[in-house]
Amino acid sequence: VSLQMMKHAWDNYKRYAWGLNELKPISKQGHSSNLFGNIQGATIVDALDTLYVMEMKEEFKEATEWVEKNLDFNVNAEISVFEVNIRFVGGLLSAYYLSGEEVFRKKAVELGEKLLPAFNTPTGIPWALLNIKSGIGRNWPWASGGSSILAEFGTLHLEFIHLSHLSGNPVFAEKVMNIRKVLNRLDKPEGLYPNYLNPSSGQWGQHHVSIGGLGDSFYEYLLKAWLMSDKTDEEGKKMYYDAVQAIETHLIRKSSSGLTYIAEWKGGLLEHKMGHLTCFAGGMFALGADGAPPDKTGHHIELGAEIARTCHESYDRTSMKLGPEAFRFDGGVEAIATRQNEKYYILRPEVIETYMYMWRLTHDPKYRQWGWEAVEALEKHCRVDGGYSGIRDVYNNHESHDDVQQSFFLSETLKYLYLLFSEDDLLPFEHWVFNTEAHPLPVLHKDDENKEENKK
Ligand code: DMJ
Repeated sequence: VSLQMMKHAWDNYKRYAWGLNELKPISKQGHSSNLFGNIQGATIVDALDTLYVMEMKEEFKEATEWVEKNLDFNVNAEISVFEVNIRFVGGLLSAYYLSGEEVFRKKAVELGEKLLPAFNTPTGIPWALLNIKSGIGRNWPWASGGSSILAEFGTLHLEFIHLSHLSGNPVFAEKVMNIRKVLNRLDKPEGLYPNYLNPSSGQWGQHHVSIGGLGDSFYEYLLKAWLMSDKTDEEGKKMYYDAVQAIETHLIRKSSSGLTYIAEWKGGLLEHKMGHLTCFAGGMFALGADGAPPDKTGHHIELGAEIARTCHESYDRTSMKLGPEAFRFDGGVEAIATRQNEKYYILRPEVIETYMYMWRLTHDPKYRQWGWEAVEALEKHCRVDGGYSGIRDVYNNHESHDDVQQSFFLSETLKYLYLLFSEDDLLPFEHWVFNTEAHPLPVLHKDDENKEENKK
């Protein structure tokens, strides 16, 4: 089924928005988000590996040809370093590792080089925004006193390690290792990482802590850096398990009816709200269970299972059976959005992602059932003639479509659904880690290093 869904999403993108960043499935035209500046083709690059894994050979071929002929980084454009890294660099790297086509390696390294000026700050903590022609960077005007964002500068590690690996140029790895160094020098309030860090002063901005938006994938990349290093990156490992300890103590709570959730922390006060984005953490806790101290392994799996259940409830308690952008545990509600501007669903993957990890790690059939419920809801409410669209209010009985088919729907939501219903030996966890846009990157095995050494 996810293959049919991918075909519908892809065919319509191709028909109405080919070469542009994303598709507007209702108005049947292209959609350009300013996150990518003038770089074009976000949906193509994000979808490459999904097409490959689903064995959509014709489509993979036409996408490859587009990349060869049209993907161009010599543009005068201000881009989001994070978004371009996770979608474009990540997408190209995976396409390279899966297909072995040299063009993807070349383009990934070329783009990586374009991103390097973002690190020209007094601390080496990169800017959020970068003009890739002039090399001038800056931060989001809304981010606490000129700060960079934890989930942005903390989500470069996996891709940059691979860029050094593939190019032979150590500069990429050096840049991301320096980010860790800066973080390890700083005092952390209650052992937690605030979402804002000033790249000039090297000091934290506002003490807001979140495992959802602005924080999320920083934690994910600590764990995955360790896994991707074939469990040799002890620093990444320690940072991850220490952070989870602090998160458990200060952010994880249980509602009165027994639903476990992850709250947000604002200068010591809890906001009892959980974002859809935060739901990825169920999968993360379960994936990290194996590396936890032996007496904690079961506990981390259990934590993953509880987060999965809570996030499933957030879907189940809506009319459309699709989850809201954020849900609350206060004012007498549990796992329900109370503010109008938090009731939308934009085809996000995190809940299905967690089902996929929980399924692989426990084989409890309920995760496939829950995934199936999501498929039915997507088909009923998000599928339109011209592709798939987000929904403005999942508690309403009538769809109001937002008219955007997000590129991560093809790279993540549909890939995780496909994997949820596939055998475990398709992209097995021993050999692959998924970047935060669901692009698989190979584990750099110790033995391979020795083999390389022996070759020389
Ligand atoms: C994606 O770009 C990535 O999953 C990112 O980590 C968070 N936001 C979207 C999906 O919701």
